[in-house]
Amino acid sequence: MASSLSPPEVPMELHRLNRDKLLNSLRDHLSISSRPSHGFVFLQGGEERTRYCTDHTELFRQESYFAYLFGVREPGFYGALDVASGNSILFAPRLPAEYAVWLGEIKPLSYFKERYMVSMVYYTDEITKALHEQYQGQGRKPLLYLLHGLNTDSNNYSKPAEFEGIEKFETDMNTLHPILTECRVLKSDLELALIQFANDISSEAHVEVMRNAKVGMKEYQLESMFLHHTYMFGGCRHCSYTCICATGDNSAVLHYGHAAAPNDRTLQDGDMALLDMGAEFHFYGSDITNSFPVNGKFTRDQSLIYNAVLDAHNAVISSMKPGVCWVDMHKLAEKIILEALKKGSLLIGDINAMISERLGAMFMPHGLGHLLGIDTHDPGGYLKGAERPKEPGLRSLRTSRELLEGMVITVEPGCYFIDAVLVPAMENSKTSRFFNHEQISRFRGFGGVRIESDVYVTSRGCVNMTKCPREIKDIEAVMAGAAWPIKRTSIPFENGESR
Ligand SMILES: [Mn+2]
Repeated sequence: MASSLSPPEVPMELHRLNRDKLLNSLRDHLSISSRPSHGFVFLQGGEERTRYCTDHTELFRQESYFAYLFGVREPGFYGALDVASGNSILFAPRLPAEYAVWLGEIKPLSYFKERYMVSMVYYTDEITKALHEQYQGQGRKPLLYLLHGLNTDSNNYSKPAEFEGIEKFETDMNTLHPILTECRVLKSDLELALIQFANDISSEAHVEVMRNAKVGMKEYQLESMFLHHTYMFGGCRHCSYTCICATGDNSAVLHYGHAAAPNDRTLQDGDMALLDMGAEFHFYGSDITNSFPVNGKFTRDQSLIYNAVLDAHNAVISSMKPGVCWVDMHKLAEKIILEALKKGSLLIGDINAMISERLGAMFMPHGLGHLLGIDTHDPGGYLKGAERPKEPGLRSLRTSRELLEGMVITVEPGCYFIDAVLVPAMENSKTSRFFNHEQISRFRGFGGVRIESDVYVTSRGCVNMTKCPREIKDIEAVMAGAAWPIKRTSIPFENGESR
């Protein structure tokens, strides 16, 4: 195993630009609503956790909004932005001197000021004093804009900052969340460069796994090769999500790889593999799925399903540009898959009739794709007040928005043979007539195919940031040993255009 890639430098400028973007947008909002431009954006960073009642420390990963604004990798921090002056202030935990025995040298405040390019650093026990000193507003109590709002993917709320002395401040819980979330939706060139690197190293790792997958291996050995490659050559200590390494009929289990299904099946001759794995680099992630036959040669049936999904994937990417509605892209993918299944004699009848019965959702029960960034399911998919579609398939979409220049969104159509979905649909009097029951039964146990790329929306179209072989002939060639060089792409690039 070798790699042509190495981890890039991470400019802390990236987070300074994120802070500037938020401040500009917040000031605009305050001025439009005739509110005074003072107070502090105030966030609490993530805290380290231990395993249940023990002292085993779990590996810390920074909270995503805090990571966006400050890039701080250590736990236990707070951060503030002074809306009036634009100053950025970090608050570091005051660690007892004896911790040096376990943690190494206790860093002075000046270290954090320099490393994170902020205006000031204090200890967390100085929050009230420092912010009262900095405050330029009129009121007796300085105003804190706290982060409180719904994550529309998890249905969980972000936790507003808490600290001793917060009663000495006015707090605003409603203003910050939608504004900061919208900042995260549109990526800067420096953010794109990190997402691109996460894509480059993950694409290379996927190719490495494809080449080395063999009948008789365990699924977790595929996961292991991916983790090794992205960490060894990309310095990626975290993945964006738990690896899904599904083979055979497991590939129809959308979130396979969880604790109760730990990627532990043995690869069989004739299986398709569906590998959904993505590394994270300096908080920014990738989310990539490849599907391929474990023995390196597609059968006719495998080609039929694979090409249906690939055609959908390619048609969506060809249509993507600012202004395009994501729900329409989902429907486009469904239609192409249904047409291919009809052509392959699995379905019978009129495509439009199938569409009005939502038959596409029987084969692709998940959404076409989601925003990607510091979180795999990056926030901002549904603007405040936006309603989730209600129809099967469409209601699984993590966004219903129109595309905007600067979004990064995954394109991940799939086609699966899931008994729990297909058996009732074949028995249902409204949908039964569309199925060629004999042909469909041949595909029981086939599992599924998904192809997933991370796509950046430019001013006139889009760029696919994922660099895996997609055409059947390319996959077969790579698995037989052909070269598939992945060159690091130089970004920032001009005008977000050609690369
Ligand atoms: Mn995804």
